[in-house]
Amino acid sequence: MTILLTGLTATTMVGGYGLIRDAALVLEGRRIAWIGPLSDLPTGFAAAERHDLGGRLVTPGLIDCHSHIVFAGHRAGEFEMRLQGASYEEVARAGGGILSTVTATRAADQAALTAAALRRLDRMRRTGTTTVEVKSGYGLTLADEMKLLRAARTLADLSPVTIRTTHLAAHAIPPEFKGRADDYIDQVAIPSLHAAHAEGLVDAVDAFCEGIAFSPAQVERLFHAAKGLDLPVKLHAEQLSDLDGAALAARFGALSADHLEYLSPAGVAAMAAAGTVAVILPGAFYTLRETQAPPIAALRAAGVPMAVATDCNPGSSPMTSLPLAMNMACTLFRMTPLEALCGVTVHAARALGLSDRGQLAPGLRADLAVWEADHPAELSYAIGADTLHQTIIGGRLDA
Ligand code: DI6
Ligand code: FE
Repeated sequence: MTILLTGLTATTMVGGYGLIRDAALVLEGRRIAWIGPLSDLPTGFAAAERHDLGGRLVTPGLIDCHSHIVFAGHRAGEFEMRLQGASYEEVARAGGGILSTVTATRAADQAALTAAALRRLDRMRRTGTTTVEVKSGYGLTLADEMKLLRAARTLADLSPVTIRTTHLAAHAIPPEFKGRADDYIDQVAIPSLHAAHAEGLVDAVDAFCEGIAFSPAQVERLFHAAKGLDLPVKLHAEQLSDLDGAALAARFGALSADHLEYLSPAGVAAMAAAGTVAVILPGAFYTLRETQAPPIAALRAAGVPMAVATDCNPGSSPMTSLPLAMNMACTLFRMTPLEALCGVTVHAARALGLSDRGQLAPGLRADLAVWEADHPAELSYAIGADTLHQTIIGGRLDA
């Protein structure tokens, strides 16, 4: 099936925005076959089924490279506690926080978790997202982590959005392992990684390296297990304090280090040398009323690719919209609108190890977002404006 799209401004993301006014796009099956000015369209494609997009703006489908959408319940009560002055760490130490979501998630069955995650995924798609990374991390037993990863994989049968799954059993220390984080790594995190990998449920391995979670030495043991299975790693690093997590991730050739508010100059240099993507998560910064911004200027100067993601989760970032994350990245962190769009397309693809998407070019997946906009900077400039017209996923106009 060949489809010819006309009446559009293409934002190819090749060499910057790579704008092409009066563009044509030819889709063959799931791939882009040709893109360029309509006036240059090869005559062989002129007979294809033609759709006029009314002069709208087309970008690559957006890629959310960091989310935790498989969970039960919500944490609006904790939100109110924090508004009255309690910190995220205080709530966590009092047994709330991540662990309250763990209790609710353990009690939910796989079908209920899938249904709840699907509602979040549909909201993501309505703001232009066509690929989503989904982490486990609210089960924290072998069986419950498997349940979350199976629920995440099932989403791919129910939605055209591409799902990439990340094992995040090392997200928090459950009550039954209180004070025994090393035992948790040995008895749950590593065994659940082996079991989930054997079932084909794992695309990457992540951990939360933080005072309230796992130490660098514990993360390192998990990463050795990941490398033994030939799985790429990523890390929640330097979100609340500097434990040199990003440098640890870089030593393991990590795809990404994420959050990074407390990243040091040495961490920036280590990421640059390893080619590790910095995943910027302004939703968590905003929700936690954090005051220390990630070192954007230093990352930029060092040439570290920066991605932007929602971190969609019930505690620190109950947000599904990537355009809103882009707006926050610009306004809160002074990223440029071009950097923000690179962050949800070409650099987000790299943070997931995906080389078949994130730009508009022949041979790449035909994942597109069509916007009621004239210029791509409008996507960052608008605040929660929902300017999406439609998505086209894997060449399907009805997706
Ligand atoms: N950092 C975060 O911001 C989320 N996880 C993490 O490691 C928060 C998850 C939660 O509060 O439920
Ligand atoms: Fe996260």
